[in-house]
Amino acid sequence: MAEGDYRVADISLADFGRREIELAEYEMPGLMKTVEEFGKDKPLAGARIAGSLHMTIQTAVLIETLKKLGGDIRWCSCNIFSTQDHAAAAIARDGSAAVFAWKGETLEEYWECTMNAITWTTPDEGGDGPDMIIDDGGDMTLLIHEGKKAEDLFEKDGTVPDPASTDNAEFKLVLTMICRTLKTDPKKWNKIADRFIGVSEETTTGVHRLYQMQESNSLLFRAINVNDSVTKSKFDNLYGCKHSLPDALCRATDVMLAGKKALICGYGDVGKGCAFAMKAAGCITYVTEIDPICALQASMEGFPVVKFETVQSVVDIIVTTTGNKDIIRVEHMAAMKNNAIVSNIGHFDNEIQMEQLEAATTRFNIKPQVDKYVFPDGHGVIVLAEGRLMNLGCATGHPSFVMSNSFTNQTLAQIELWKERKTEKYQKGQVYVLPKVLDERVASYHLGALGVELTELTDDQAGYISVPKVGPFKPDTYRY
Ligand code: NAD
Ligand code: 3DD
Repeated sequence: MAEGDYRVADISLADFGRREIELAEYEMPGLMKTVEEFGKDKPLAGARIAGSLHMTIQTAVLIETLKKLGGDIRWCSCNIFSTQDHAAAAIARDGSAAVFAWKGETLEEYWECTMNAITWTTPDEGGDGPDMIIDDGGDMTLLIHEGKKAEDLFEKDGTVPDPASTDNAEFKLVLTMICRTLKTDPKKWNKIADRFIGVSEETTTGVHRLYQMQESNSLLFRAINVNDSVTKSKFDNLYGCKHSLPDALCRATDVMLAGKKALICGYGDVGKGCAFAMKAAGCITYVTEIDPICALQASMEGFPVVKFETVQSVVDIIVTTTGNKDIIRVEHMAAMKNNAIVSNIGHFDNEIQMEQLEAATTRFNIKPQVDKYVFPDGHGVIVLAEGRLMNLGCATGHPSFVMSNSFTNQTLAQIELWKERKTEKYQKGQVYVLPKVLDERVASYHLGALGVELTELTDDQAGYISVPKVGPFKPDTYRY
């Protein structure tokens, strides 16, 4: 393991990573145009930015975009299996960021990487923490909030967090780390909270956690919800998963898709992309849903909407996409066909009851991130990436072009937060979405690469539909 102000799997992979980063830049016009437009002004100069987001080749281009805009960057991944080691190696060797990430981290190593990414080695007048973070799922946001909570309680009555107070393996690790910082720097997290400008959150589940904190008045800082930029969730979540789901299924199992029965749990943005992909591959594709509107959408697209139990014994491939928990329970898996492929593409690993499955079966490893869990009766299910998001665990996630949309939104969000850090535009404790004019700008950055010819409104037409000739072209209530 290479050491230094970074920790990666194999620094000798840096040349390979650099070559793929150069290919990716060509496919990420939004980030390239953002550097063209803002690079000379260095709008992120002076900003310490920590990121907790899958350390892939595409994320490497995001990191180097933020650095070209003046940012001082530290990074970790937001998933133990999603790092592409050659991407991390290139970022580390070329000094683009202090990166702490490798594919196959243990949970303990994951949280240590997060701690390293959020802790500068050269404290300034504000301490050793970041000014802003880019989060994907909310783990870095959680760490700051739990750390400050523990410090305040310790100062109030000497209470120290008790890792034994939770059964959640990850939260035990978080509390254990905070117990350590209480000894080494009992004001670490308060200093971060004091200096902190805000977070830009990448994904649906992370945004859900932010709104929960906003509602309970416990959100310490400003937040921009990047996920609900139209050019993020209606592209990354939908078309990204449409591309990377079959990619991961094929890399992991090489199973013949055509003719098989697929079940997609959830028909939101991710579920839609997944269902479209399975249908396109020739699968008989079923959907489960709780929401009558999404269920109606699925039906109108020709997908039978069923209860899990109705098809559990006949489906060949199951994909959870709900952002919810306990979608596939151990009794479902016990009733499945032998060698049914069970997978999750949602952010966290609680969509499939992995602990219960492990307790009820014997695990046989097929290859990294592909395991067969065999029940006492001899039949078994093939689970991908130990129930973690399989498109990044078993493949390389979404391609560069669609991630360029997401990450251009991230870059614009970071610029906004830093530019407005001394104004009242964004209030602490509140979650915001970028304005439509920026959303439309992100889309426009990507049209040239696809040979799009955009029609221009005449003045008369603009007046007739009551929109500015140059946009925004839709009201905020418009659903794309
Ligand atoms: P979404 O809210 O648009 O869709 C989730 C859908 O699941 C909703 O329609 C909801 O009604 C449905 N649902 C909830 N509980 C259910 C249940 N018990 N049974 C059936 N359906 C249920 O969210 P999204 O944007 O599609 O994201 C889904 C998840 O995927 C989130 O965790 C998100 O963070 C993650 N995500 C992953 C990737 C990736 O590359 N792996 C990319 C984007 C988002
Ligand atoms: N995600 C999918 N593919 C990715 C890639 N190639 N690099 C980085 C992150 C990637 C996850 C995103 O879709 C994230 O925006 C999410 O989970 O919503």
